[in-house]
Amino acid sequence: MIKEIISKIKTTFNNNPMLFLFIIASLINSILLRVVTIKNYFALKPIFIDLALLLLIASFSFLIKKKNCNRYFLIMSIIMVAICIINSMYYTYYKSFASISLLATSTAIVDVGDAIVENVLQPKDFIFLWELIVVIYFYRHLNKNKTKERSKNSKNMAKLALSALIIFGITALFVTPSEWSSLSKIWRREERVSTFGIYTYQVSDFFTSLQPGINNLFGHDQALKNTMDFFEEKNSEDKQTNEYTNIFKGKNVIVIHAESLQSIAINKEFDGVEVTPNLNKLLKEGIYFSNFYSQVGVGTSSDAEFTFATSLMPSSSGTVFINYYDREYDTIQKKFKKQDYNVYSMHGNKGTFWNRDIMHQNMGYDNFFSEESYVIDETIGLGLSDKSFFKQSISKIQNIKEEGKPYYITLLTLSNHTPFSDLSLMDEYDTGYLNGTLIGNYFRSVHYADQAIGDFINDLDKEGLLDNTVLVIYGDHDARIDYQYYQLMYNYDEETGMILTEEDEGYTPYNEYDYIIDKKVPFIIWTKDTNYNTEIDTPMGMIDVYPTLGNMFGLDGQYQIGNDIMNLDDNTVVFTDGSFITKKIYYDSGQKEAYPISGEAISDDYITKRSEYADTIIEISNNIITYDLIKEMEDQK
Ligand code: GP9
Ligand code: MN
Repeated sequence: MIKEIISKIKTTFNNNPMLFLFIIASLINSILLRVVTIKNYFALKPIFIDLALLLLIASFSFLIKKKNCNRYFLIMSIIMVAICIINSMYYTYYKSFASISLLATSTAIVDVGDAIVENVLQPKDFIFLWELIVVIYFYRHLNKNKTKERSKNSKNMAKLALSALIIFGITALFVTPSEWSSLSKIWRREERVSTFGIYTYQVSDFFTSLQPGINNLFGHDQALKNTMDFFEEKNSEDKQTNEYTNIFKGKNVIVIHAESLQSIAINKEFDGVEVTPNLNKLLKEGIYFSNFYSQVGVGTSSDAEFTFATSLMPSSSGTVFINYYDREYDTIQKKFKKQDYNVYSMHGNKGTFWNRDIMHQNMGYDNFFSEESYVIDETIGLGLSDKSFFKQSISKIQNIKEEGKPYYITLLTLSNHTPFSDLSLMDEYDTGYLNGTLIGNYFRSVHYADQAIGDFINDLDKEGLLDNTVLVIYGDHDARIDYQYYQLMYNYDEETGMILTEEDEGYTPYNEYDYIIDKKVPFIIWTKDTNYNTEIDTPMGMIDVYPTLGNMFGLDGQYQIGNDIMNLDDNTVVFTDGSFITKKIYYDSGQKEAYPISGEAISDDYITKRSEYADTIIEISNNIITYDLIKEMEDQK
């Protein structure tokens, strides 16, 4: 019996070598892809589901004329390899998987091209090419020798398709309801890959990416109802006041959106020299939110701006600044405008970058001073250096002040952008054994960014621009430095020149979850005249900024998903893939794993409730963004 099966397989292989090669090589690559990304080595479900999909794809070959059949498998192999390479690279940069819905966003990624080449393209991305080498070899060999090619045969096709169906059906029995639901939740990308495999993910992504368009036709009414119900419940309680209510009402605001400023640099020193002496002083004197996370998706900088301004989660398909720039949003800028402020933004990069010139107008800025408004006399990385940018911004702020109204100004910095390799204009900064490494360069670059902010504050002070003014500083997102560099930082043994491992004495425990928790960014509120000396360590997300500042400045937002952090003892900070962090745990939605933070025991119910909340707020944000619901809800008032 076994002999029979083996000989049958052998004959089928001899008749269809390309078919076999395609299936086996593509399957091995899909496993490799998971190994180099989410490190899920032994999962069987994705193997079987990918196998079923590959069999289905292979079955179509029986519809093709025999002379074109090998070419079909060659083309399919190229597509499969491309999927693996793109996703492998994409994962390095975004810790997520690529999506068709994000194609428009990739134009912005092209603009940070250097960062991609230096940081993202890694040797692991090339391992998938072996499939092409083997397939091309066979393709040429088979064509040359005119070996038997199997004929067009609908019976064979049916057989293959049926086996695909059976494999899929049996595996489907083991897929849990939550895993099924991830198929329709576009943001749960990691979970989909770890359950269904990369190829099936990519196919399902195609359909979920079409969904907003289809939903636009069908799902609108339900989305509107859910969203209205959500806010009705959220806004039903009386607005809570606290000791911060209206403390800054009427004061000027200067917001510094600090590129890639991550909290690992805060209060850190090398050989007695602080990385961020200026920021350390500000956070000591001001109100410092020390457990603050940015909640960006693929829109990185622009998502940070969006969530800061609107208290909504970023879009799960595409990027608001690029794909949904024409919707109406309730923004902090508009609320200041309503209080008769002048509202401006400034940035040393091109105005078109991230579609800012259009989106800043939409958000309510009166004017956006971008590259064209500055003399590009000194460049670092992507453009004008932070020091020159801040220097030149002083006179602009003076002019705005002279208009006689209170003002709200956002300044977006640029120099501290990955890959942190354009250091020639930055002072030497000795990071010891980290010198010259990516993370060492990062600290040197942050040291520069900190100096630029320090100089800026001195200049503001000299010009009297700190009087009656509140300074707000936030890191826009983490520095996107790989895990291995953190191991280097925490576990380098100077004597041996090696990185300690768990088995070694003196090893500082540090795992992938500690790494995620380390991605927090600073958020600081500071004024010249009052010493607040306050640290708030409640977990906080970018989504909570608008309600928190809103309370301090007396703004009334109606469509905020976040909360005034001053009213909370604990919080659920949701990330764009549905993972979340509280005082007690970090929950990874992809791995379905809770990582303890406080050490307290937690129940399944604790996780389920918060996980549902995470999905709800992502969904409500997506509803608002996709269907332009703010406008509608305002009209209905
Ligand atoms: C460029 C800057 C960088 O103007 O905001 O964007 P990022 O690559 O961080 O999203
Ligand atoms: Mn950024």
